[in-house]
Formats: sequence, C-alpha cells, structure tokens
Amino acid sequence: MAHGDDTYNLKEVLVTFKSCLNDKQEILMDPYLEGWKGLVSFLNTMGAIFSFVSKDAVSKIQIMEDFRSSDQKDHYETLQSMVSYELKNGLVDLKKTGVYPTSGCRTILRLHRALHWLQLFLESLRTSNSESRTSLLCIDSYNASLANYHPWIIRKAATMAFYALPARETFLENMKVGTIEEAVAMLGEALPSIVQIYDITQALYAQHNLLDLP
Ligand code: 1PZ
Repeated sequence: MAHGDDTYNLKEVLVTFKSCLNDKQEILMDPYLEGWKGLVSFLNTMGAIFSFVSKDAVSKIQIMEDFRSSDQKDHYETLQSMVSYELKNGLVDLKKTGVYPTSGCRTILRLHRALHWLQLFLESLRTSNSESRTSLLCIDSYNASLANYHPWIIRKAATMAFYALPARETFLENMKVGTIEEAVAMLGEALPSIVQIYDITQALYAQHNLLDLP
C-alpha cells in the first residue's frame, strides 16, 4: 500500500480500515494502525499548522506499534484481545492516571474518539455543497465530538488551525481520487467501513466500561 506523499490517495486509506475486520468481526490492530498512518500522511499534506495534531497521532500509533513488536505482541493482534489481556492483567489505569499512562486501551480510545470526528467531518463534507466552508464543517464536527474531551487550550489551537484548511474543492482534490464528483462518490462508498469500525470499537469499550479512561 502506497502512503508516500506523492502517491497519496485517500481512498486507499479508507479501504485499509475496511480490511481491519476478521471473520469474527474483530478489529485487527495492524491494518487499523496502517489506516491511521495514512490519515496522518493526508493531514501532513495540509501544512505545518497541523503538526501538533499529527505529532500526537504519531506518538499514539508508535505506542501501539511498540506493543506489536514486544514479547506481548500476540495479545495485541486485535482490539478485542488487547482489551481482555490488559484488563485481565490489571494493565489499565481505570480511574486516574497512575502506573499505566500509556496502556493500549487508553491509547486506542484517543484514536477511536478522533475517528468519530473524522466520520462526522467527512460525512458533512460529502453532503455539503460548493458554498460550504471546510473550516466551518470541521469546527462543527469537532465541537460535536472530540472537543468534548479536550481542554480549552487545545480546543482553541484546533479551532484556529481549522481556519487554515483549504476550500472544499481543493480539499476534495487533495484526496487524489479524481474529480470532485469522484471524491464525493468515494466518500459515500468508503465511509460505511469507518462507521463500522467505529461502532464495533464503541460497543467493545462500552461493554467493558472503558469509555472514560483517563
Ligand atoms: C482535516 C483537518 C484535520 C484536523 C484534525 C482534527 C483533530 C483535532 C485534534 C486536536 C488534537 C491536538 C493534539 C493533542 C491532543 C491530545 O491531548 C489528545 C488526548 O490525548 P492525551 O493527551 O489524553 O494523551 N489526543 C487526541 O485527542 C487524539 C487526536 C488525534 C487526531 C488525529 C487526526 C487525524 C486527522 C486525519 C485527517 C484526515
């Protein structure tokens, strides 16, 4: 899969998320992280103003890749196996940050919340029209999701960065999937798999009471 900046294509990234599910409806860690890396490459095409965002995403991806290359790697093969392994062995700070500030469960939760923002944002972009402003779509979807978990200073920085987003048509062209119409159609085809990954993760975390991990 090509994620280099010059061969970049958002469709491939979204399709990677589709390949995350095994036949037991479990989410495979490696393609999940691969999908995230692709999103970070896309974000990096939007300029240095977003580097504080991509740095945080990269460090979280790195935490998870380190688990995947550790002695415990087999326990991190799927999100489901990670949750049961970490909970069974008391490797998660459940109430406040303590011994395990970088558990897999809390790290994936941060990415999972960001995936909800992505879903709302791309869906609003898909259904918007040529008069819509990308920055406003982005602010609305952020306020409806991720902002609820961010302190004031991050919300402020994020909102300011959103004003630097390219106009809708440029944004859609930057996806590198052809014309604006083709980009919109691609979103319609690819977003359901993002939604499915989001929903399965959400149910898994809800079932184990992990949605508020510090
Ligand atoms: C297309 C425009 C892209 C805008 C990106 C929208 C997301 C704004 C998020 C701002 C995050 C700022 C940096 C640091 C945040 C961290 O404090 C939090 C919580 O982690 P903790 O501090 O508890 O360890 N991190 C997050 O919420 C994860 C953020 C990941 C954002 C990934 C965005 C991917 C963008 C894909 C673009 C197509």
